[in-house]
Amino acid sequence: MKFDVLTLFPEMFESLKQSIIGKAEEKELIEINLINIRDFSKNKHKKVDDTPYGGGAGMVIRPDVVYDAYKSIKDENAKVIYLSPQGKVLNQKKVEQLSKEKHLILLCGHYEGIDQRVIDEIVDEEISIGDYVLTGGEIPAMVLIDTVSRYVEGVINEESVNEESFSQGLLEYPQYTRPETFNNKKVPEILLSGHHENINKWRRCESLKNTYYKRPELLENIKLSEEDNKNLNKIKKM
Ligand code: 4G4
Repeated sequence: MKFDVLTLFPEMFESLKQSIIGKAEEKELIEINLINIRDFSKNKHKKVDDTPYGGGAGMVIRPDVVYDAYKSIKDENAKVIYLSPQGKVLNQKKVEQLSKEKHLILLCGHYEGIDQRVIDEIVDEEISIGDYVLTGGEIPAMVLIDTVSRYVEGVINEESVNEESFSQGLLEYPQYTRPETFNNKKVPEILLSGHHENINKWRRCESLKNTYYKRPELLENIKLSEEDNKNLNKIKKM
């Protein structure tokens, strides 16, 4: 998977050199290319923005500079994503879809945003990471790179992708490790039993419980087994 990022602040992406994403890049499982939009300014002061037509506060990024930065990439098959508060809100299903692409171009806006004409010209999809406003699209682009990269073969343990939160539509069950007693609290007995079938059943019930209490709206959009529904009804009566 290749990510090209069009940004005015390439230094912000340094954090992706850490941990799992950094390792994935070293192993060449993913490639992250940072393109500084400012490099494409034709202005002697490297200016990329200007005041909005029609008046109003702040500055708008010029369409020509963004277009020239985009044209430097040269791949008609790449999907261009604009990270903006006006986009469809990202979820795990969308992440999984995007992970099937070979090449994503991520466009990061700043100030009051980017001139609409170049958005209309080059953007395939507008995505938001949630209903709040940030100073720039860089953090959303990093969120997208992180979450999509997890689906690239070899980046993380395959089992964790399938078992985890959301992939089955439910929240995760709680995890425990040593010590067996912490501040007078014991690890749930069942986890020490070595009885894997019962452990799996217990974990499934804990997932249902977590989802019912913390994010009940998630239960509306998924089909549960007969067994799950029986257990969920018990939880509701508790
Ligand atoms: C595009 C238009 C994304 C980009 C306007 C970007 C929140 C998100 C930006 C802006 C962003 C999100 C400056 C408002 C950059 N804020 N929720 N800001 N603004 O994904």
